[in-house]
Amino acid sequence: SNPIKSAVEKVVDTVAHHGHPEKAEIPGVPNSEPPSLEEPVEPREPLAPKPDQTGPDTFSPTGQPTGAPQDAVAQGGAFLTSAQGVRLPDTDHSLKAGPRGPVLLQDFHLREKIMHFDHERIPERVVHARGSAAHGVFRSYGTAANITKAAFLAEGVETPVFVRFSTVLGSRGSADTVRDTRGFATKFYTTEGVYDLVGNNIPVFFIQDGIKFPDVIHAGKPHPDREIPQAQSAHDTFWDFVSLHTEATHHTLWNMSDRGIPRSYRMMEGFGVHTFRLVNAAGETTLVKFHWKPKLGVHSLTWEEAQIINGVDPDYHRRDLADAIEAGAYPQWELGVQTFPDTPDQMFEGIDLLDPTKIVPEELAPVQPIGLMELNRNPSNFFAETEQVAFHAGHLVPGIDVTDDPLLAARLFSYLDTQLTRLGGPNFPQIPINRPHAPVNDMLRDGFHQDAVHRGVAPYRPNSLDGGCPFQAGAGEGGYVEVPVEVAGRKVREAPASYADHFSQPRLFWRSMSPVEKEHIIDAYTFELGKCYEQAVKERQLRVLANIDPVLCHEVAQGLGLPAPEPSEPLADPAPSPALSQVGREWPASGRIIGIVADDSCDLAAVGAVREAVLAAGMVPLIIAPKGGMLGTMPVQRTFLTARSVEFDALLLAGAPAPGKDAYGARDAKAGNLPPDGAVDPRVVLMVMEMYRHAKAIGGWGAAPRVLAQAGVPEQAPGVVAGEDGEQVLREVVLLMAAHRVWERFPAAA
Ligand code: HDE
Repeated sequence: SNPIKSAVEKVVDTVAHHGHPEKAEIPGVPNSEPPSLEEPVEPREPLAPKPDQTGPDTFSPTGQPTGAPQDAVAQGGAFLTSAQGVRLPDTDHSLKAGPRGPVLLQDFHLREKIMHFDHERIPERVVHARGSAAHGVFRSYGTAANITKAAFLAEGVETPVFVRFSTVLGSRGSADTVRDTRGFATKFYTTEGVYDLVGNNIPVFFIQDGIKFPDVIHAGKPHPDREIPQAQSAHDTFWDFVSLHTEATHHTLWNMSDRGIPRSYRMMEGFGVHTFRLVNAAGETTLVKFHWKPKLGVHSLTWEEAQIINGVDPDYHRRDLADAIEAGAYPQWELGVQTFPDTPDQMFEGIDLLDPTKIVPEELAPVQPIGLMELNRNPSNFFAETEQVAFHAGHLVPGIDVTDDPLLAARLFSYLDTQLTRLGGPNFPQIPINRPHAPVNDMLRDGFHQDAVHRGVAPYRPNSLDGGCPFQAGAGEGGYVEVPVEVAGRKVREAPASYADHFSQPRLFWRSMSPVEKEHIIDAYTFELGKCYEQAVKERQLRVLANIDPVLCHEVAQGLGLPAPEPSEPLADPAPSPALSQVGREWPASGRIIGIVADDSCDLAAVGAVREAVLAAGMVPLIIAPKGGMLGTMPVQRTFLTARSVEFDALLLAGAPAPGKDAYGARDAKAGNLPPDGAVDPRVVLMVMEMYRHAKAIGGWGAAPRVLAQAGVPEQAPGVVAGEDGEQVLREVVLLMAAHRVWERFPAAA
């Protein structure tokens, strides 16, 4: 059966009998009657379309009958066609007057092909341009059902989601592992319409009022004259701004901590940042802050790893997310809320809930889990889905309302506005990835890229010609009704007094860090300010650091070769929040990557057994060998040329070369660059040195001691396991990985 033919027959048939295909039924309402004199008081069907109004909506954008899975096979047909569906005989040669003659203007295929190509790019996002996304599902525990009437938060409800992770500053093609904040934006396709939770991996923001957003972004983006540096904050304009604008101190400190360089999107927390207002069926309200907690724990790269990765694999985070999902290692996050009474002053334990530069420590308000999200499907087309998805802080559903946080207010304007330029007009909600999974019955009409063929003649209210439809839904019919909060006040351009506290919470964060995390923060400030040219900028930022902590200020000043200033205000004495530290807990090692260095002089049966054991433990074994192809029966996934230490969470040095043989193919090194006798391939030596310096577990058997010695790694060092039995070595390495790193190897921890 020919689907196109039968679809056409269906249309002809429908039109002949009913006047219009797919006519919407409104249950319990009599079919159209002539319009009444009075405005209708209950919904009725619109007037039936005239027999000549059949509508063109029978075929999809790729020319398939609607309902066919056409978009999945946009290139599934046998023959090349033009955009108009005309079959084409040749797409390799322009139409010319003779083989050496001029190209003819009448070549409609050439013109269409080049015209479309010329317009393939759309503007990248003004911030968060670099991102990567996945589909998944959110399963609600129902534990929030007493504080919100949102249908998707009722017990057991499953809601499809699409999540986009991003960096903030870099362009679309920039590297993934830069020091930056990460976006964590979730679109819930709920039965009550789309809800977007557009968050970050850092719970505070640089500014307390959205009107400052262009300022902070202009300062962070590359310099306007030469457009450098790309995707980073280590430059004069950024530090110039944040050293003058001290409300940025808290967010900046998080950026300088390990949170600024996540190991993986799968290992980041997410935060809604603002305080939101939930409302239940009884109309009672609760203030909340949203948290996403990754099941794999919160882990970071070291700065040196991050920098090497930016060269070796700039798509590191993108690849990691897609690979994990493809392998079936679906990342999961628990959604949780901190809840606060909706008091008139909107303060909690002295913390202003409307100030987005403040957190509420989890020790004061525990995060209560309300559901689990799992990402289980990669997008099939990056542009159609990841690039065209449009999030909006104002995509809300009944049961979730906003507060008067002045940062949120600007966002409620910005996210709609920005899509007009980026997606070319006001109809972006009709792009497939943005379409709600709930019926849409708006009165918005026309505009660029209008995909819908709206029926009816009366997209206005009140009307009688379309039976009074659409009717307005009150709270009882699932309508979104704003919480009727009292508002009053003088018009002023001012901030509340509590917003003047810029240092107590940075100090809280600093005090909550372990020694090694503090050391990383000191290194990060020293690096970033060391990249600035203007002396005044460095000195001014040291004054800011003095108000966080004297040790931090002193250490950074030393690294810069500058005197450490005294604090300009009394230092607060906040209790540390242990929940903020990433060190000291254990996490599943599943999905982690273990490199296994081997060559054909190794006991390949033993290597194979270890490889199987890695797989059985839910981790990814990658065989690294001198050259590609097979090593015995095992495929070689990396060669000494293509591998770099930063890819691996742990390294195993396999095997025992036969006496008189060099370990790991040093004998294969190119003539003229031959290492001394008994040498280990220098690329393996570098790998081991880096694994050691980055505090990652190293295991080995057989020849391992010789390799370790050449890399200058003491066999007794923490996190180094040298034994005789590969599988036993692996077991010990996996235990080490549960802590993410061998923390005691960092100097600060000694
Ligand atoms: Fe955004 N932000 N933002 N932002 N934001 C955008 O919207 C904006 C803020 C966040 O993957 C833009 O569609 C203003 C806080 C994420 O598509 C734009 C202010 C938080 C993403 C915009 C903020 C975020 C964006 C650019 C200050 C964490 C990426 C493209 C008032 C809670 C979403 C776009 C994606 C993107 C404006 C502050 C998170 C221009 C004006 C705070 C995750 O509309």
